[in-house]
Amino acid sequence: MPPTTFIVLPTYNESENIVRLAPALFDLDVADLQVLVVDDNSPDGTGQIVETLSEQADYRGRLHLLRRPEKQGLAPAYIQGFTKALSLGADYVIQMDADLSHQPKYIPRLLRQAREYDIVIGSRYAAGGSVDESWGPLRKLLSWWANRIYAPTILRVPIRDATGGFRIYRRDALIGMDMRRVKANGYVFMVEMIYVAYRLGYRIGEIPIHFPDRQHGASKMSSAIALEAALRVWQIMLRHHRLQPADRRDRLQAAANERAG
Ligand SMILES: Nc1nc2c(ncn2[C@@H]2O[C@H](COP(=O)(O)OP(=O)(O)OP(=O)(O)O)[C@@H](O)[C@H]2O)c(=O)[nH]1
Ligand SMILES: [Mg+2]
Repeated sequence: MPPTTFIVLPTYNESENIVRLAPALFDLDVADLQVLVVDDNSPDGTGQIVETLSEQADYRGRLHLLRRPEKQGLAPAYIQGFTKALSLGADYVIQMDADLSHQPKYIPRLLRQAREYDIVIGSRYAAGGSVDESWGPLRKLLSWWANRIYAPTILRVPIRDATGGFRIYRRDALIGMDMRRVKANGYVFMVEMIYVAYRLGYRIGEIPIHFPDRQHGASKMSSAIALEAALRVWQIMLRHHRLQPADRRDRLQAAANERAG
């Protein structure tokens, strides 16, 4: 049997994007691909659109919707989505934005690399990666500095795009990381996940991606949110710097807990 790959897509007002992204994902040549949308009751009806699509013959049994009652942030949406994907039997879990900045064409490469690594990041700052041409010099510099200098210096990680949110995790790594350890609520969630994985000794790879800006819908990001995330990198370092590979969560223990409810 081929491995099962789950793509987890958090959405908040992504109706224009999801109708483009869903068909593009199912057009990929990837065996047993499942898509799980985690929608926070988007006022623009994203959840309703996904539900309607999931009843169509092309998507039935492959497109799933997790509805949350209100906008509760990206991190809890991902954690709930990852947990659900694991419980539905995912061998690989892909984390991806639904705004088309993360392009489906990279997914086969992420999957190929995941044979050698526990986690692979679609990286804007690996050699060959790039960001949207429209970014001004200051925005480019800030993002580059945050990812290539600031975060790796504080955390001492050899990762070029620790804030990048386009990733694949192997099942065992996601279980071993134990998402109950991850406390971040906002965008620094990406950094916390990768830091926990690194401290636990998981093999982390990066493949270069081009990152175009969203063409439809509105960003939920602001400079205040980015600044808060930057400061919280220190908190994450203090929270997890003592973790080591022996602290990986045991797979059998995890399964036993799940059975016990
Ligand atoms: N379920 C859920 N999804 C969210 C929430 N906030 C953001 N998202 C989704 O997370 C993804 C990334 O959000 P964006 O607003 O694009 O943020 P970003 O990609 O960091 O910022 P941009 O560079 O402006 O695109 C998108 O698919 C959003 O719809 C939330 O509170 N709940
Ligand atoms: Mg985006």
